[in-house]
Amino acid sequence: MTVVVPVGTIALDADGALIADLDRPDATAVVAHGGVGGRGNVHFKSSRRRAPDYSEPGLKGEEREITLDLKLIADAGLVGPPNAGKSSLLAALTAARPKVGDYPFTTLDPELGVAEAGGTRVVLADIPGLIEGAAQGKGLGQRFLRHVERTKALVYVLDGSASEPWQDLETVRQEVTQFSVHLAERPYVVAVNKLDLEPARALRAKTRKRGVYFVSALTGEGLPELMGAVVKLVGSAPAPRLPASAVTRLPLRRRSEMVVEKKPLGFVVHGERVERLLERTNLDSEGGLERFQSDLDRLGVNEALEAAGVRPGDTVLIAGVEFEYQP
Ligand SMILES: Nc1nc2c(ncn2[C@@H]2O[C@H](COP(=O)(O)OP(=O)(O)OP(=O)(O)O)[C@@H](O)[C@H]2O)c(=O)[nH]1
Ligand SMILES: [Mg+2]
Repeated sequence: MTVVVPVGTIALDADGALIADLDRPDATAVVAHGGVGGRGNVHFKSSRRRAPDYSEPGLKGEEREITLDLKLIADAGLVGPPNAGKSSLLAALTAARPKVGDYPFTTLDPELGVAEAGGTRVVLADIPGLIEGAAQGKGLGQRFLRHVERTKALVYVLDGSASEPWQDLETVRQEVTQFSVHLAERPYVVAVNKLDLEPARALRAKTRKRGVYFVSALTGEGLPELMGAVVKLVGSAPAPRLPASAVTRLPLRRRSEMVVEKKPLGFVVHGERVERLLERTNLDSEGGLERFQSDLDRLGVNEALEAAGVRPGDTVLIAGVEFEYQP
């Protein structure tokens, strides 16, 4: 069975280990092995039986619980404290129309937009704001950072009219680091927003920092310079990949040992091989039971039963099916 998922989906096993990273169109991954098909009746043709009515049913496929998680694929992520103007910037730079509000946590869901600068298209991701303690779940927490986990670059957006913009940058950077050191190491630029307001202009007058762009999402001032820098960063940065060590190979089913237990109701045979043998044997067909018997012999089941003290006529249970023991 094939499940079609959006590009950017990752598959995790029950322990949270990464099984597959479907980060491009046409990427495929086997997350659970299907059952082996049974052999058709031609396999049982003999001089005596020219058209045998015996065939094997296929095996059941592997059952596995997996989590599919969608991580947006953007070139650059807008990260910053609430109310800094991240959504306003996305709206000013792209055709996206995210919700903008003069209160924290206006953005509840990440949103993407495509910006054009100098003939280059850059996909920007806008995520909810981060506050101090986000790593401990404060505010909306830092879980939305996973949506910018594989961007090539980050744009830290600050409110230039806030009392301590540089402190805000520190706080946000710390939260990003706690989420992922890899993400914190990603190339970035800083966008100090709300340049139309006096405090931001005053801040610009006394700031001499590289990689810091003063902008106004409201008036558009400084936006071309900011986008020029983002395009450059995205163009030169390598595509980030999830750490390879996190990728686990799909383990094949283990074959467990066979065990015979003597119980009041009879002899119970446990063991994957014998259970699977039963699963793929069509007992109702001509010769089915006969074949099953000789397969049991081959697997050493009869021997194990004898060792456990089975007598002809005793009840034997295999995978919930009752048999009468006949050597
Ligand atoms: N004066 C001025 N106000 C701005 C500017 N950019 C955004 N704002 C205002 O700042 C407030 C917050 O803007 P948003 O874009 O919602 O901020 P955000 O960072 O997305 O906020 P959250 O989604 O809550 O984290 C809104 O009232 C905007 O109108 C700007 O350049 N100048
Ligand atoms: Mg927002």
